[in-house]
Amino acid sequence: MNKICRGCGVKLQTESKEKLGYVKNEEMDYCMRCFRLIHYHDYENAFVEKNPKEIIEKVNKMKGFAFFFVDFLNLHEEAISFYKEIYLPKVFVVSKLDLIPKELSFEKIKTWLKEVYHIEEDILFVQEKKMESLKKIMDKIQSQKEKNIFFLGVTNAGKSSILNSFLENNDLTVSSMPNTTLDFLKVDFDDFCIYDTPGLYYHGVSDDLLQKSIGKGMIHPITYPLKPEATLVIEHTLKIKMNVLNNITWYGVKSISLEKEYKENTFAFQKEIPANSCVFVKGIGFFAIKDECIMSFDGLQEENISIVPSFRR
Ligand SMILES: Nc1nc2c(ncn2[C@@H]2O[C@H](COP(=O)(O)OP(=O)(O)OP(=O)(O)O)[C@@H](O)[C@H]2O)c(=O)[nH]1
Ligand SMILES: [Mg+2]
Repeated sequence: MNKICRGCGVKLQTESKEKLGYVKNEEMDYCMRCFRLIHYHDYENAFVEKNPKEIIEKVNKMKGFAFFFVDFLNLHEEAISFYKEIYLPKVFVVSKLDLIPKELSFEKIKTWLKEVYHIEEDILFVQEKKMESLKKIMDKIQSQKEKNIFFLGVTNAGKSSILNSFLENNDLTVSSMPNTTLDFLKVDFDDFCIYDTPGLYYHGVSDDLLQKSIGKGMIHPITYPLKPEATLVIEHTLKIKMNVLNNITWYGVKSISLEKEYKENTFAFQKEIPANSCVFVKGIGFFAIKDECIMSFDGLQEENISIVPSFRR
């Protein structure tokens, strides 16, 4: 059988229900995994980790123009390092702009991306189903000469959702599970084609917490003066503490709970935090920290944290 799934790009097959790409018969256009994700939101056993290196290598061998999507909660070093590894002409796209709090202007975020991460290419801000966003993308496609357009970026950034916004029937499978799209999937337009691609996966915090954070309304910054004896607990699992009285602002979605605790806790690791830093908890949100301090963490791994100069200087 020589056909790929219209939802995720995986090669279709009729031999084994247990393997990816299964369809009951050759007329079907969507694999069983996509069917279950779309109709039942059934994520059980659907996660398939893709190797970001393989995706980057594959696209770097192709010719075309890349839109690189990173959603606002994932503007951490690991996401940016993926971007830097793409050698095609490209633009950086901050997606899910509906999540961005009003106090942070796009100009401020742009300046921050240029100064902190040295992004030299154009930076766009987009949101699914928004005419202005689609126009920005279309204008960019038309202002350059490549016919192969690639939608690349971190997993869950909304690549397939944006591409669906150009289509009539929401053909591509979208979900809050990482690596929903499994392979390169070409969508033809009149004068060019856009490839949806598998998201670049990084090891973030627990999947449960990630599910709670994805697509759940605007981010509401909350500022605390945090005393050294207090522990800040996120969603009953992630714990942080600082060695000095400090002003700390949490940027995360509202559905994630935040509580202060005043009991003795043990912590897994510590980090030195320079004054005016952002501490990203990858995929979940970030803290803006005012004064220099030592921060203790528990309930997550060191690789889940990324420390960069703050937006708010
Ligand atoms: N708030 C908000 N959520 C969005 C937006 N676009 C997509 N989402 C949500 O983000 C999640 C991931 O969307 P996808 O389009 O599947 O993301 P993707 O980049 O294709 O993900 P992979 O295929 O896994 O790499 C879904 O729950 C979407 O509903 C947006 O503009 N705003
Ligand atoms: Mg996708």
